[in-house]
Amino acid sequence: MLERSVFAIGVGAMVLGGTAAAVAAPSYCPTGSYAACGGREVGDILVGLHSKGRVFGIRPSTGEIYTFSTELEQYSNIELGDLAVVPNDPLRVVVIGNVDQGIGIRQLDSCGNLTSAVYGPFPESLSYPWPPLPKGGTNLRGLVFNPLSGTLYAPSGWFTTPFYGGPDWFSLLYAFPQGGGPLTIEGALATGEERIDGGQIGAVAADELGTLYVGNGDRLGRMTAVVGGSDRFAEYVLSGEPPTDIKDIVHDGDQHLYVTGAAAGHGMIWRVDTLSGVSELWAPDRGPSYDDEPYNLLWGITLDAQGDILAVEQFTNETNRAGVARISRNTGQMIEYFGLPVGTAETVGAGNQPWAVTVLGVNLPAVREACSSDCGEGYISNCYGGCTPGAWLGDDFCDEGSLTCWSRASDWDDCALCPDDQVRDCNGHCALKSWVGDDICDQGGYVFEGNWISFDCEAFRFDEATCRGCGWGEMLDCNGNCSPESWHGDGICDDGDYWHFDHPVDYDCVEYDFDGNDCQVGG
Ligand SMILES: [Ca+2]
Ligand SMILES: [Ca+2]
Ligand SMILES: [Ca+2]
Repeated sequence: MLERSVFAIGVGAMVLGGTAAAVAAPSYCPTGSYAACGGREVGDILVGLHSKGRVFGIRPSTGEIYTFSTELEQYSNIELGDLAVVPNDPLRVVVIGNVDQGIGIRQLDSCGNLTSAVYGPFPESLSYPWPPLPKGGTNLRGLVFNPLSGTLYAPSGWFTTPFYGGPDWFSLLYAFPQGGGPLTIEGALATGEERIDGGQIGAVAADELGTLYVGNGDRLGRMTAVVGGSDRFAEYVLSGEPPTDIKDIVHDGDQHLYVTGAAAGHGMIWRVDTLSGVSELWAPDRGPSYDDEPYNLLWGITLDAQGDILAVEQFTNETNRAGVARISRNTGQMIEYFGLPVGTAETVGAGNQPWAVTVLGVNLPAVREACSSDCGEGYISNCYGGCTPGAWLGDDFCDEGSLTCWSRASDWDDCALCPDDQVRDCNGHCALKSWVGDDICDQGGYVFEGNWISFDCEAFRFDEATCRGCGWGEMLDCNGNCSPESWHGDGICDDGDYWHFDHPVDYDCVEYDFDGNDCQVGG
């Protein structure tokens, strides 16, 4: 454990063992520009077919569909689970499926060829303290890179008989070092009352602070301080139309998860605020331009370079379509639909469903943000603009001097300043987290446990902007002024030097991750 007593509050005050926090970009971040294979472009959407393993490419600018890779078709019953771009060279793509004489992870280059990099191998069967389950009984569906370490995570589940008095379903989290290498088992995802069931578990996401999110069935939760710390698990409840089957999740680098799942027999997307726990049914159907027609089941989900949602819709005979829906992150409206070829043995059909999705050459927002931080490998910016080890967030140890602000999840309640479902409001009163950003402006008009509650201050982004409105293309800045959305995280530090109409624009606060890390942190 690192020495905490030397830690001091304030910009530039972060000192550990006499050494200032690193400012070099972490080794798992992009180090230069790379050339894509001929005929492939950065921004192409890659979609993997589950049964036969073909990977299609979609060029969003033209709608052109091409075959990106047939390499995985050499494996029988490939059960391709997920695709993810490699953080330090996102023109390379890792895949998980039935390779390695069974479950395994391999890597494709931008030509769609298998490369020598191998993650694993997975053990033929688990050894103590895990139940002795064979690899063949494993389901592996999801992949995500932790933005703080480059570690690749894959959740894994089994259906088994009860062991050690535990549940019928059992799940673990596998971890692989950046660039490939032997796996480690980080631990049981959760057991007993807090368990995430195994089976088809595969939904996995990570935020820019290194917190992991996992889901399947109707359960979605976060794990904090996975690496080297506790594996605390907390559950989210999805509201609106409760899901019967969560398929995939992605994090936007700004405290939201987007979740694909099934409800009432149709595909839907939920949005979850990871701090307040407030969720909304975000994309219940194809929207007014398509007569509010329901989606077929939705599987893989990711975000493109613009931050729009890309969700994979499966094939049905009734609709005779399958493809990728591009959906606005801000409104949930479908913007565009890219149909995949259907109806032949090589293409999409009821027995060969599209599932996995990633964007060639484009890292997820959480990775892009972590890689633009000055804090260095394994560190996150804290409430005061210093740098703090990411593993301290939610590790059961109270970091009151650095992580107890709303934007750092109040150190995931390590300090017990309020009950776990509550947070200190603008005036220091404990109030329900679910009131933050719930569409009712809290500026002192409602009472909770004897106190008038206000979230109308910077720390809560002015009750997540419900207390004041902005025009199109604008968002609130640190001071509550309507400011250009396009200036946030655009590479130029907005700490008050640039003006929008009658006010200086200031995104240099923890609530906006110090202008999406445009501004210097850590000193
Ligand atoms: Ca902590
Ligand atoms: Ca509210
Ligand atoms: Ca900026």
